[in-house]
Amino acid sequence: MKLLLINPNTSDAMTAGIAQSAQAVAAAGTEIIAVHPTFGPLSIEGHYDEAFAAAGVAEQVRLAQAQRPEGIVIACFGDPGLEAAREATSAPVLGIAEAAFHAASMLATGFSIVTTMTRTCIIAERLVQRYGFEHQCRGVHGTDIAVLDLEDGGEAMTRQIEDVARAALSRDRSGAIVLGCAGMSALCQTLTERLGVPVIDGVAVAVKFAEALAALAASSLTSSTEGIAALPLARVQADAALPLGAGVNP
Ligand code: 5HY
Repeated sequence: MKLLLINPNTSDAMTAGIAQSAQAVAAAGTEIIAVHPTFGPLSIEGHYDEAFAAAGVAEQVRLAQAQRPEGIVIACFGDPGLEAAREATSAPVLGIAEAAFHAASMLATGFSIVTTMTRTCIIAERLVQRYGFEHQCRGVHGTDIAVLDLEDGGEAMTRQIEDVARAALSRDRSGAIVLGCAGMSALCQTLTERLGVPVIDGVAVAVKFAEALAALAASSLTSSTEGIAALPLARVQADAALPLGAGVNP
């Protein structure tokens, strides 16, 4: 299958790292097309950043249409632009947060989220509510590690995340940890070994879920085009000629 992997921030290094994590779990027949928007923030650490990121996701979904991806993964823990992307394509679109919550709820009776800056905890908390996981998510914890610092974090940073996760497991009485940033993807194996519980990386989970849904699509299970997931109105398509990008990082 052809999988479009969108890093909604504009960091080339982070896009490459996310693509590497996706490739490590992808099936032999899965082609990963890793992209990021032509405009927007280098990292997404709040609602203002997410506003640009959502538009960037919509841009990349439209630009990739000619390649007809059979699955799309939005690789940012805020799942920016997820609903818009679902309106614009019949391919399954997965956000790494939503995918991680589903996987965690299948692996443990309760899970805790460990994310980057504490200021972004509210974003994860609202996603937990929006996706209906209030009963399974026992807590959201910030490490106050900036997103871009994850790129070359080293042992001290890994240990900082491990310590927050260990405290969360104890305080929340959780059985699993969800990594609250696509940039933590490369740490999943190490943290799993050190913590002794399932540590869920939304990038890996979303890739495998997308493969499963694409395989099922062959048996006619496709995304719905009814209700709010209806394809954009003709006028929106007409707007598609609007100039995109050429913005500057805020
Ligand atoms: C992410 N930001 O996964 C989120 C994580 C966060 O640039 N990629 C980002 O802190 O919300």
